Amino acid sequence: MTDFFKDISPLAYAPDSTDLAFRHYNPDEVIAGKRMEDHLRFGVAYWHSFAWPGGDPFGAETFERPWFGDTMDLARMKADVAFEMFDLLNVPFFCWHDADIRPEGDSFAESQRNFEEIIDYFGTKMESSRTKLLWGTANLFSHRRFMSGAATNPDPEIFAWSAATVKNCMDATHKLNGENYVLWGGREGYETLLNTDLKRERQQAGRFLQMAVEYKHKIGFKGAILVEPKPQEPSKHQYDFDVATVYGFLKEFGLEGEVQMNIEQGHAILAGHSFEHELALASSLGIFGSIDMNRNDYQSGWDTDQFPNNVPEVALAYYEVIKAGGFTKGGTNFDSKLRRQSLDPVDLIAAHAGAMDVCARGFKAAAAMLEDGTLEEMRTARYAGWDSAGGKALLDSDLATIAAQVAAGSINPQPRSGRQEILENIVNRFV
Ligand code: XLS
Ligand code: NI
Ligand code: NI
Repeated sequence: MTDFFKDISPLAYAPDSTDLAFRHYNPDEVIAGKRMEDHLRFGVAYWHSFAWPGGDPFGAETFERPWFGDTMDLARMKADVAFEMFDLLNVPFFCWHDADIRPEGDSFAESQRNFEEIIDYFGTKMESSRTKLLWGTANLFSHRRFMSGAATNPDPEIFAWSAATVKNCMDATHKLNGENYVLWGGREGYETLLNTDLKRERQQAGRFLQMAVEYKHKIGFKGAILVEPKPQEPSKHQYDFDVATVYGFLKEFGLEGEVQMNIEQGHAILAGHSFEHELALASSLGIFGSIDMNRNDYQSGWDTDQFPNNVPEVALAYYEVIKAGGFTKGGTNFDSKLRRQSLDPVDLIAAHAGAMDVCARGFKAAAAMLEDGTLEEMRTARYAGWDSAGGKALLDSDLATIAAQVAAGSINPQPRSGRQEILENIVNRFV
């Protein structure tokens, strides 16, 4: 045991508590035939909670954690603290990048040794912990070698280094029985087209993703391969812009049956969409996988990765998740970080507990809206014309036949209300 969380006890479900507790998240409560924990599948992101030092473009580290530093002993201490937090919160999952969990070595081989040692350390800790791996991923964007991209780098040696890194991260994810493997292309994009061969870079990225899928099958990894779209930051333009763009990319490289989406709230906002738009689109394309839950500041224009704190927004997101059939291998990963002034261990616990409560409230509201059924009934009624014989025949017809019908006067459309305010009032009854 470390003493990092020394004054904090495991959090319980205590709806009336004014102390550190869950007021809405009750893992065992059954909603729509399933325990809340099994619906929501919460995960903690190692990078924000244990690796991020609290810097911003104008200031460096604020957090000064006792495990910061580049030794294996400190990496093990970091793991000890992480698993202590997983226990306090009773979270079923966590997620990591290789660079979050191990010190960088002087060579690829040394980094790999460090990484494998920590993966084994995780393996031992997971034997006595209930927290499992939601997904692993490779950090192919922080080190300076990746400044011009990973798979899309103009230098083939960086492609090779990245491929070797992804192989090792997939092996480790497989070893720890991870449920998914994620690829987020942070620097798979460009700063200026003046020095960029866009066509070539997209081909490289497509082949790289094919290689990851081939390797998954080779090692018998049963988890899902997930791509996480984001339009920009750190690159000025990123190729995996949003769900629609990634779907086109998957089609181009024959991967649409192999790869699903990890959709992040803040990235949807940066792309000019709502979170629920991205979720609904992925679901309609059959590529919905998992979510990175956070909240983006609507004024700042960058990825602020705040913990979610907006129940109506979260409710509309989970409404789409439930309609998509809920999570199978995916889950709710808190890709959320503290504000840099939130220095204390209690801030870390309260942030997650609050976010879990917000998600629980949102999820319950979404499930209740679906159960009530009015929203779906009104939506179905809006499209009823398409279920009529005439409506069905239309899509099998052709322009000339349709034109003849319209000219004959048998078609005379009457505008009808879209009822947006009434629908919003209905949502407001549940949130
Ligand atoms: C950054 C991304 C990143 C991925 C994992 O914006 O959200 O944290 O989730 O590489
Ligand atoms: Ni993000
Ligand atoms: Ni993310």
